[in-house]
Amino acid sequence: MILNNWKMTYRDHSEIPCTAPCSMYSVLYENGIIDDPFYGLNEQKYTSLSDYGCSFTCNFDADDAILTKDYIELIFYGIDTICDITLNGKLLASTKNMHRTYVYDIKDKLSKGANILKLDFKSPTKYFEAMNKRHHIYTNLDTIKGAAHLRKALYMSGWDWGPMLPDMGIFRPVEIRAYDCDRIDNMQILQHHEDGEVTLEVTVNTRRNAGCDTYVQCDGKRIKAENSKAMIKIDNPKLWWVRGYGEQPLYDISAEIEVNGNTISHLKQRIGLRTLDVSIEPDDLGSEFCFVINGVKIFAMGANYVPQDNLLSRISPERTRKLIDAAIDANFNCLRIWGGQYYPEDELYDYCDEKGVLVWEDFMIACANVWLTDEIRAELTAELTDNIIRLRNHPSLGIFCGNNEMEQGVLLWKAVKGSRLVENDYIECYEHLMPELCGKYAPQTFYWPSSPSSGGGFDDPTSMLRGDSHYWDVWHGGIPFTEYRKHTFRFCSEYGFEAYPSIKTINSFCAEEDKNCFSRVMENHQKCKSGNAKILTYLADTYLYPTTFEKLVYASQMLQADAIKYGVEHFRRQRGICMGSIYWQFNDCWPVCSWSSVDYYGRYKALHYAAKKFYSPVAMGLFYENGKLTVNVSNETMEDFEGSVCYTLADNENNVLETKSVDITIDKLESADCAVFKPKTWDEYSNYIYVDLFDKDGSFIMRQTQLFVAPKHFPWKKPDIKAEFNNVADGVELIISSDVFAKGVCIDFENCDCIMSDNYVDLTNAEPYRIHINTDYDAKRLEKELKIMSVYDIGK
Ligand code: BMA
Repeated sequence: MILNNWKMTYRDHSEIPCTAPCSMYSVLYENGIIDDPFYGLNEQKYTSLSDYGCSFTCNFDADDAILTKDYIELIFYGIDTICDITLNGKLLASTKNMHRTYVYDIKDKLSKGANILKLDFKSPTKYFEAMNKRHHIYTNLDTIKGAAHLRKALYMSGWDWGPMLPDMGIFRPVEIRAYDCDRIDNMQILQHHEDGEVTLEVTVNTRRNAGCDTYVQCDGKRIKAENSKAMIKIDNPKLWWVRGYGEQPLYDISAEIEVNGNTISHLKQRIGLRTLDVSIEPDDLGSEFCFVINGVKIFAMGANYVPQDNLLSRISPERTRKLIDAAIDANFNCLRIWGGQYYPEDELYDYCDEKGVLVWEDFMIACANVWLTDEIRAELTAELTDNIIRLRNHPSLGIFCGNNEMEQGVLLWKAVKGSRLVENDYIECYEHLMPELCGKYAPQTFYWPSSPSSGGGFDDPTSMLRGDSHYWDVWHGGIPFTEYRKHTFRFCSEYGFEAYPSIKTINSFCAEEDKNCFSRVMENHQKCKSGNAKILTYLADTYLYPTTFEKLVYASQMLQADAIKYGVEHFRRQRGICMGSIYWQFNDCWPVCSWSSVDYYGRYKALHYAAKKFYSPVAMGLFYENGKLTVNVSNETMEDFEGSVCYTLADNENNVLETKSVDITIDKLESADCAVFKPKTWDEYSNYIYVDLFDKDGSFIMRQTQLFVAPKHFPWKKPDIKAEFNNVADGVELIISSDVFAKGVCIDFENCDCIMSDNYVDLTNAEPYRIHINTDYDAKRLEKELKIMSVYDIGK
């Protein structure tokens, strides 16, 4: 029985009916008591609402069907966070950790008929304040001081892309479960792969250890567990692969408790048969850092996932799947679940299993020291046990990582007031407690102490020659993004560049008169200190001064796409040395100017369309070095690639000055410089190069362009861009063409949102360019709503 119907009381607002999941902010907002906390400056006004507690009550009936069972449990899958739980007037428990699942035996506390469950939430901010007075621990400066004392998603208390709305409430189901005898709690499934054969070693853990008969079913076999363990050999095992390298066959596996021929409890999971590890083998440079799936070393491509909302009740399985679809659309094969949030919903991992998206799972600590008191140690132990067990059987799970940026953080922030040394707590937490729990509950999942790290022990965690790296000299350090190509990383798990979200997203929180990047409202939706100034500084190097706010938004997105593309092409060119690119950041938790490539409403920034190309399994990068243009093609597939690259030197009016084609072969899982072009003569201010990549059948794969000067100095001609819309079976086809060279042609629609097969395209010749629009809108409607912008427009 799921307890859905609650009543919330907050200060003088009493007994507001609500449906779980629900929280203080969501109930106040949905009942019109507060305005949209994301609009304008509302966030600032509403942070302090968390200075007061709130309560949720639920009246429910217990009938004989429940009361006659041997065991009755009350289960909380997610309560946020400091809460006294009272059942029928008696205190059942007090909680202090949103990352745990709480299970209570309530058989002797239930009454026949009416019962009342009350959750009294205490103010998190008051707790932060009190704890911060007791003991100051370092926390990232954008977050409320003291927040790291509580096992509550840190980002809720403010981040450099997130609002300060430290909510409280019920964010996952509350369930009453009644049963006889015993129930299955979880399974541990170890996989043994040998010479193409797979045997599963399944341990079935039951809640009561009652010693009933348990069976495991998989692949058409039903095997009785002996001492809780069953071995199942899979016939003709079909391997699960990360997307791009093979299929994602999933096997159902279930465990059952049988009593007198009846199944009294069962648990079903879906698994994939694979070996998945991270190789940290030493090599000539240092040591590699690379995911290995079924023995194949792969190049991880993706971005960092942050929570989808600050009001957690709004996150749904559909929304999660839609977001992951956007990741897949941009050819991601990996997502890093960054450590400053809460452990995401099961649906996220299920969908990653289905689609072959590799998951990097941080444990939930970011940019804050842990004060490892006995209480926090116990909380962490319980929380990690819950979550390791919950996540361990997902085929997509590639790594558990102790924290975000704390190994480097401790070196920077050193000891604090108080008796303990931060170093001791660090080592104890990430190099003893966590790996021991992982070893116990998920021995086949790779554990890494921190991101970034070179393996732990404060041994040069920011080294570029070992382990993973966070590279922020570009953006936070303010140096040009060309710097990306000067470094050799082994695996870049964070680097990023900000851009404003779509103007439609800005409209959702900003009135017309505030549309200026330095207005109070816009500054409140830019949480990175001096972020706006950074955008403008970088812009100055590249584009003309944007003459309207909307052009600034567009230019910032072009710049962000340019910057990250510039990095990724270099990382992929270094395949073998570098084996991963996880840019910061994939998504947003509210409408904001941030590093994301997909905004809060799911709208793609230019970067996301660029990612689709630079993360394409076969991708081409251009490297203009020493007066020559080198074409690099990387082939992240399991087959050799044969095709051709066609090079053209053209002028700003698209007159062809020189052209040449070269056949290429790129071995599977390799990246190679496959052609070098040196124009005979050229004018660096008005000429440019475009290179098209074709497969061996002559089908077009992608186009890249290369200017010789910054776009601000290129003599753009006013393009006459023609756009023709046609209804087709699965949406609308758009055919665009331009009479002159047009760069970054952005197609948008005033009142319609569409995801397109491509956008921000470079039109380099009069040939029509076809874009597929995945939409229910009709061609005519889209034509009416069409808005076009290109680099030409920025300074006009
Ligand atoms: C990294 C992340 C986040 C942060 C981002 C941008 O340090 O781990 O903490 O939001 O940079 O500053």
